[in-house]
Amino acid sequence: MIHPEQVAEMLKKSKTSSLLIPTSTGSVPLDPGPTVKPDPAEYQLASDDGKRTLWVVFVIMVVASVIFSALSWSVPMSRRLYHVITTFITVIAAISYYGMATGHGVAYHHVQVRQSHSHVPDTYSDIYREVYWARYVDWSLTTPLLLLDLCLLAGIDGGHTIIAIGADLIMILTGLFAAFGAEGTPQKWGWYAIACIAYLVLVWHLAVHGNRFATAKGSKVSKFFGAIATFTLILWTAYPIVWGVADGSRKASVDAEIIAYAILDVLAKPVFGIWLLLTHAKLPETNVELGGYWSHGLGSEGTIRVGDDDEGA
Ligand code: RET
Repeated sequence: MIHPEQVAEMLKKSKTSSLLIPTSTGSVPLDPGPTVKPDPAEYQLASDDGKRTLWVVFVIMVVASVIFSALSWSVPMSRRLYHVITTFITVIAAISYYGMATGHGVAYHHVQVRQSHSHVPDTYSDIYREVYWARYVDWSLTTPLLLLDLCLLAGIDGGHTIIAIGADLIMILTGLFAAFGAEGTPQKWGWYAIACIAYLVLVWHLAVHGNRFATAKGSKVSKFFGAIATFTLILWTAYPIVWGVADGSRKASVDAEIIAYAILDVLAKPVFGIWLLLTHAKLPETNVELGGYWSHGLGSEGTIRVGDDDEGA
């Protein structure tokens, strides 16, 4: 496969451009009329600053995962649900950042931008921009887990929790389609609009039902849920804004995009996680008591007794 950078190199080396229009083939020198040379292909790639940022966030996610695991050892297995969920969030983020920092999980999105001229036909210039699709894989796994943390905290019922998580998955998937969507047609921004509608469904469930259920758990839980859910909603709302100026309209450079998402990801995962786990430790009302298989495995009550098979036969 030819890498877009190789194509750029080849174009730079070629002395004559076959892209000059219009052209003349006759032997008598004729006035070729106005010519226009399309802009050379543009490559929007991460520089060393961007790559360094990816490595820094990878390290932060690893350290956060170690801290969250260590915190989980300080409580019995029956009260480790938040710890397990929150640790998986940072572990998945660490894996995704490792992929992006080492050059995996990135693809080139090719866009043709049309330029109109007054006396000659339109020309097109090519833009190749790096799209870090590993982010979307990360988000499709970690945002449902972040939502699960919040739903458990508020004590939201299973039905509304599943609707919020379903809307979240639609948002991430259609956001990925938007990132690779074609321009000049409604496709790209259509996907973006669907993702935004899904986001509003998610926000509605978290804000309205979350508040109702958290209030029923008492003033301390309600206050804490109000604070951490507001923090989450403000942060999450910044993601589609960054997307709009980065992947969406390409006004922000790839480095600026990496740095903006890095700040948001650190706040949305390690900072959110430590806040949740430390406050949860002081608020017994937020406990999700899990006995049985979760804490004790298939013990004497859960194991198949001799003769069970015979009964079914
Ligand atoms: C996209 C683009 C399409 C429109 C919308 C988006 C929202 C993304 C969100 C992502 C949250 C990510 C988090 C990551 C944590 O590390 C897909 C950017 C609405 C809300 C919290």
